[in-house]
Amino acid sequence: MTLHVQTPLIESRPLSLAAGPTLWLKLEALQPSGSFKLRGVGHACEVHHARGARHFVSSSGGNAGLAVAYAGRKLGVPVTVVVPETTSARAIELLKLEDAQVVVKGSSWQEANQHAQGLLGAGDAFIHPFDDPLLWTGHASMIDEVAQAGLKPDAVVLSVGGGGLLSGVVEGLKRNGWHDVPVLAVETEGAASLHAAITAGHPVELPAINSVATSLGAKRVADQALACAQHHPLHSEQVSDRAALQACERFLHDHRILVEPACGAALALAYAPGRLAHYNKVLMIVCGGATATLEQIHDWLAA
Ligand code: PLV
Repeated sequence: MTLHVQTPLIESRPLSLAAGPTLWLKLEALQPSGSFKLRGVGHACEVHHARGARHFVSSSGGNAGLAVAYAGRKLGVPVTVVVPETTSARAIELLKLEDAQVVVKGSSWQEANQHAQGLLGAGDAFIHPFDDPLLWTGHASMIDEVAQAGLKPDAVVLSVGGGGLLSGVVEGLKRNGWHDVPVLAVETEGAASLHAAITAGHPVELPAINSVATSLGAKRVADQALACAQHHPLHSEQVSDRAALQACERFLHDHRILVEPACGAALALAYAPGRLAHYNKVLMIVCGGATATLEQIHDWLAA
């Protein structure tokens, strides 16, 4: 038994018509915590639980924190999530629904994370939102499911925040022998830390995050994310916040599933005419995200 569920893989007629190639959707938005994060976080929590951890600590006010809270409740392990003051009321509400103890501290993730490190005692396990090999191994299972379904895509589209999803998907592609399948790694323009790292040749810290896709807002990507870009075929792509938000709206209309702008960024590549024209069969990782309400998406679009 795993904490995550096997998700549907469906052909999308509306996205195929918009993009040109046939689009296959891996519906990670349907994980019980609302995003793909449960694959890696669930795996990490199970490993730490088996090693005797008695308390999980997370520093994510986003989908990683929600996945830790869900995993802890299922495993009977108490969870503390330290979140920065910028965390939305909706995210805090969802964390509390999962019985997590929520501590609001600091003006950014960096500060919340520092406070979380200080809380760690003996028997506690810290669960990082993206930079941990246990997470990547868990995320890789989504590619195993695609291979088991008998679909070999000629490209994979996904969003990049800190690069945990990217690292896991590349691990999954490699362990299925798909070394030749390129990844289209999408960021919003104001959160393009992978693009900056590729350009510089080493991970760099962005001075600030300037995007509504706060779940993509890691100022610096994990070293492993850059290593993926250097050792696996990868194209770095950027979309505007507006395109990401409009993709959320269109996807809700087309598939009746509400996702965050973090996921809308990847979807925007399919909705933009011509950007996937080189390919025939594209796998879209619909990573999901539970922390943006429809009202919030409309407010951002109106701003
Ligand atoms: N969100 C992280 C960290 O971001 C978090 O703390 O929840 N799509 C969604 C819906 C996400 O929540 C995230 C990450 C991503 C995509 C990007 O995944 P990553 O960070 O593994 O590249 C800073």
